[in-house]
Amino acid sequence: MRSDGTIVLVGQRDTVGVFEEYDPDELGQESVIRKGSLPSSDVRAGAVDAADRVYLAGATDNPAFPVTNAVQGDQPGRDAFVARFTADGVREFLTCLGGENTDETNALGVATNNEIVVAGTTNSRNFPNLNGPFRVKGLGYDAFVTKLDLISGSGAAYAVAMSTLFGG
Ligand SMILES: [Ca+2]
Repeated sequence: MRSDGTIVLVGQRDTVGVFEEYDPDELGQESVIRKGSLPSSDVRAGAVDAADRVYLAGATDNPAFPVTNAVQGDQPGRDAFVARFTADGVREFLTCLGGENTDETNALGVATNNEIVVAGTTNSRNFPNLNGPFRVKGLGYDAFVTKLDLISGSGAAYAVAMSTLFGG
């Protein structure tokens, strides 16, 4: 629930990741204030920032995922993703995150300075892990934490500021 009392729901409709914002004083579809969607995605986490932008994170198997201002394009196999929508529900940032194997985001946080932090799992030996204290890929699946910083003056383009693996 947001500070103005509206409720933002994130989840799935079939293979489409969606978010919908409702006015809790009115029930039913007619109370949807705004909504957005991502085809071929498995949404695991969401957030809303102080400027009403909506963030989604999860995983996708779509080799033609419609990335926008991407840090990474499609990678082999399943990839983690991070998306940002404007207050009007327009997708303005969508990137894949991952490497050669299965990568999935399970958690997402947004800081007041627009930094995005995501966490998830990967078994890709070439997951983009840089500037992190625990950089070595272990066996099987490892956890990852990645911080994306908004590129100053870019509008909605981000760069990986920190990314590290945890595991053994
Ligand atoms: Ca992958």
